[in-house]
Amino acid sequence: MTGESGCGAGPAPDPCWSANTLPLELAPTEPSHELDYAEIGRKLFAGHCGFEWAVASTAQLPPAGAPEIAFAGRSNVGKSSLLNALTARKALARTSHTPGRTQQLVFFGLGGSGSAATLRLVDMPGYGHAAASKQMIASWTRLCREFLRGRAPLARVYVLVDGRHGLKPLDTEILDLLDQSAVSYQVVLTKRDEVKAADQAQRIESVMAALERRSAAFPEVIFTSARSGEGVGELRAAIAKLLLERRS
Ligand SMILES: Nc1nc2c(ncn2[C@@H]2O[C@H](COP(=O)(O)OP(=O)(O)OP(=O)(O)O)[C@@H](O)[C@H]2O)c(=O)[nH]1
Ligand SMILES: [Mg+2]
Repeated sequence: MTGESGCGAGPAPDPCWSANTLPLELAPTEPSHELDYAEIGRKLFAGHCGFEWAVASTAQLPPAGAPEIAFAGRSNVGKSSLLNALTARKALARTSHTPGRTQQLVFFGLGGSGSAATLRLVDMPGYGHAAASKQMIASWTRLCREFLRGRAPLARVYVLVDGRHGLKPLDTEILDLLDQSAVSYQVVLTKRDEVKAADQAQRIESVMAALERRSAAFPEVIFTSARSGEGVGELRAAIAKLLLERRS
């Protein structure tokens, strides 16, 4: 999947996704309307979005509430930037040229604050960056592992992989953890603006091939750029679909 279009096309809606199972603000105006996930996703991310919590240990996690999606990946891969692009906010999540900017699990509420949120977005610390002390790396790794393994509202992890390089050993480590923990995840390639158009399809194909035998992997890869906005609408649509499937 590389384009922005086509997310709304598809079979007739499943009867359990009737208008009354959709969040009110996202429901299509006509009940017989085919679900247009691109449009639902656009509306979902155009709504309220605000910072809720930042935690440095799993003992401080907020109580379970709305479904959560987490953005994981190597340090500097573009997690915080993609979160800002999804929500069309310039500085909701802090970004930096220096790896290790995000040092806690940072929760954002979408669609309302606190218990009124439709969805929570979780920005995770990056793994594997060389400049931090061993002690810091160990504490972030423990935080991420405990969160990914044991968080009940966690609906899916979006594992960001640098689209310029494809999967590297550090990436496959996190995929292994998610497969072992049976946590549903989808790979999202980043920095598409820096990859030649001619190479993009091949990069997606090689990642898809590597995911084939992975039990918890969602079998589609989205290629995004926080800088150009390519693929961001497609990711919003995928998240909207996930949310609606979970609610039905
Ligand atoms: N060209 C390009 N650069 C990007 C893109 N997304 C992020 N970057 C750059 O990559 C660097 C890291 O971005 P962040 O969003 O802070 O990355 P992160 O994964 O949150 O990093 P940590 O919090 O350190 O783990 C910054 O210099 C961004 O400007 C993109 O789509 N295209
Ligand atoms: Mg970050």
